[in-house]
Amino acid sequence: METNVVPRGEILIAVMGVTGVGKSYFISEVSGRSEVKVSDGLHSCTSKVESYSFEHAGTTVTLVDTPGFNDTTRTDTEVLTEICDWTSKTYEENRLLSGIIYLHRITDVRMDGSSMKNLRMFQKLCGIRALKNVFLTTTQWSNAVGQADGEVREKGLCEDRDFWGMLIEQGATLQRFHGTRESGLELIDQLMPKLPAVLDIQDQIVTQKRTIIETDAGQCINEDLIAQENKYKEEIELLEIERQEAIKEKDEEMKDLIAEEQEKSREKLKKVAVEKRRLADMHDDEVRKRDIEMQREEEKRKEEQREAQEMVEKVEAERRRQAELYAEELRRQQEREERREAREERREARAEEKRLAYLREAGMNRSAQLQMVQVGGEGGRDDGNRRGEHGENRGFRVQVGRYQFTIGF
Ligand SMILES: Nc1nc2c(ncn2[C@@H]2O[C@H](COP(=O)(O)OP(=O)(O)OP(=O)(O)O)[C@@H](O)[C@H]2O)c(=O)[nH]1
Ligand SMILES: [Mg+2]
Repeated sequence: METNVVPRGEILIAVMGVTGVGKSYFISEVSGRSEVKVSDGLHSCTSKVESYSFEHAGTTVTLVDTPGFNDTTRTDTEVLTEICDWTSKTYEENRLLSGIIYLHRITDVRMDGSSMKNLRMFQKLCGIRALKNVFLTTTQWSNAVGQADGEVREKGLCEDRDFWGMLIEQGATLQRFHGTRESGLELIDQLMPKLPAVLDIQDQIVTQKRTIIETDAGQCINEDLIAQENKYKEEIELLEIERQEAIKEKDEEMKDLIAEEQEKSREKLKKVAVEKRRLADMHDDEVRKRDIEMQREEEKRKEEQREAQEMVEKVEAERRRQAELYAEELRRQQEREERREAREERREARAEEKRLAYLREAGMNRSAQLQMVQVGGEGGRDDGNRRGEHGENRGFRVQVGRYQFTIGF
């Protein structure tokens, strides 16, 4: 997954590699920040993920110092937890890495066990998709036996698919850091335009909600612990066979020496068991938290569903209410209309009744039904000797039964 959601103006770059490789040195040189703690070269120094920002080319560059996996004071589980916490937090804040500088001492004659383990962990944390943002960077060139030797080692690193070969094939870039600010800034300048990338560990923890042991990096530590456990158990068994032989041969000195070795292996086995227990406890704890969170989310989802349902019902009830109001208004209108018609009919009936009564009265007086209708102009009978406004003759229209007569003046 690729996104460019890093807040504008900030470029985030992580510096990784085995302990003592020079991660803090790089950050201190490039950022110019004096508070960056550089080790004395004997003991692991950086135990926490720390960010250091500085302004460069109009942008805030944040370099992230990380502890290595072969830390002399912290277990791999502790280091991984520390890295997971930081990567998850920044991912949730939409602060994605524009680059990852993975340092390797060119002075190292060969890739030892801890370098290999570190590289393996790095690959698991990073994932293939973020490799185009990775700079595999050789360092401490000034301490190399000779430039030519350094170049041979660098070539070896790049050609061996177990070292950097595969990573370069999949998009990572080979770089050199010459120990100066300018050299470091050259790397930063190349990383700045890159589209920020999501690391596998961020996707697995935040999006997929895996526990640390369920991530690829966590699995790597777990497999490593199982391999160590088997190795120490085997060692103890072999030493036991040798100890029994020493007893048979009554070689007291050898027996004690072997017992001492056995004790050392037992101690190592105990440490591995403690580490495995810690990883398992952490997993149980995370599963518990994840279950609670999922339960909360489920409750929230149900609550939202209930609210949505309530809203639908409210809208439906309102729609029904409006329909009823409309029907009621129609009914009232109809009633009003009916009442108006009834009133009209009654009025007509009364008028008819009056007319009939009048006719009846007139009939009684004249033995005929007479109706006198004034025609022409206003003014009534008093003005009968004048012409109407429209020029028609004026007078009376007399109705006798079915017959009508007009009497003009
Ligand atoms: N001359 C020179 N010395 C370096 C360089 N990089 C690291 N060193 C020395 O190597 C030692 C270890 O460097 P650090 O930067 O503390 O190493 P680190 O990777 O941060 O180690 P941890 O914090 O323990 O993981 C220090 O004494 C540095 O001065 C370099 O490029 N040139
Ligand atoms: Mg450091």
